[in-house]
Amino acid sequence: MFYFPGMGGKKSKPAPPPPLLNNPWRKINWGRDKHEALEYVNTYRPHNEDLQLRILLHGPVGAGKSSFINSVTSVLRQRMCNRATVGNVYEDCLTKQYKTYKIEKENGFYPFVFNDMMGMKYSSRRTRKIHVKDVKQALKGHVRDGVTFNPERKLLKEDRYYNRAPGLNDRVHILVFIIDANTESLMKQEIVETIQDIRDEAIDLGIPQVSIFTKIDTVCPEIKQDVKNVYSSRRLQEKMEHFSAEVGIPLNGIFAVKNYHAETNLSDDTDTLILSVLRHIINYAGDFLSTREDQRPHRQQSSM
Ligand SMILES: Nc1nc2c(ncn2[C@@H]2O[C@H](COP(=O)(O)OP(=O)(O)O)[C@@H](O)[C@H]2O)c(=O)[nH]1
Ligand SMILES: [Mg+2]
Repeated sequence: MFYFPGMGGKKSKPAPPPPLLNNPWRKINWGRDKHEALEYVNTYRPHNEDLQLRILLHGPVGAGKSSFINSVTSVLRQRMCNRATVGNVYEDCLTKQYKTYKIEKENGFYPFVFNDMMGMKYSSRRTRKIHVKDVKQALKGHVRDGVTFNPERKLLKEDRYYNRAPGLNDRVHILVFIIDANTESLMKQEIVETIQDIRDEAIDLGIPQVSIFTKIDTVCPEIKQDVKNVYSSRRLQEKMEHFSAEVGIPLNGIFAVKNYHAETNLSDDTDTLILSVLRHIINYAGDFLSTREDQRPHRQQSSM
């Protein structure tokens, strides 16, 4: 007598669902979207020429903030660029200084800049609170370039890096949470609380927020093999939905990218994802900026 598992008294486990959905849950036109987004980014101008969009990237050490800045620079310059220092996973942190990154274009610079702030590695509840206060100051434009944040003490008004009278260009126009898609501890309570606290402040200030999942190539072999599987992967979809439910950012404000981190050549599909999120960022930040354009871009000079 042969014994077939599942036919006897014992029930066999149902087969796990296949790793890829039949239809992606978000549509990307891999041929066309890159060119449309590139055109949008290259031609975007704020209404007032003196204005620029400030994009603040926030996320844990090693999430891929510097790599994202390098990836955007590489896509726009159409060659591999490594200006923002990328950390080694074994190093503690490299991005200690608050620094503005501009990207050169033919006759000048793109009208948007990046800053990054690391967080979520706190020795105590107190240091977490200090960090959240520093981020709030940055959102309002009070933080000058070059400051090294002190985890034990928030930036004070007396500090030389404290900008007492920020202009519209000093303020943050969009807040981007950078999340390593493969972090198992993604939803540690302190991370959720930090994001929620920072989001509350951004909401009060009217600043839009989005989130970017990086390192999607490490989530499943299907994406590593072909980045076009990004929005067909069940595992990544689950992670993004879970994150959305935990922190309250709607799913349509959460994007996925693979950064250029090891490769030497650009690829159209990787470019497409990077440009698609950049386009949304510029769009949301630009909307926010235009609602504030009644304010002057720079500190008003005394007319005396
Ligand atoms: N596999 C993979 N590795 C990445 C990706 N983005 C960044 N990394 C790596 O993650 C590490 C930390 O990146 P980094 O940009 O320095 O993170 P930061 O601390 O947030 O600025 C580096 O070793 C990068 O090469 C990605 O999309 N895929
Ligand atoms: Mg960095």
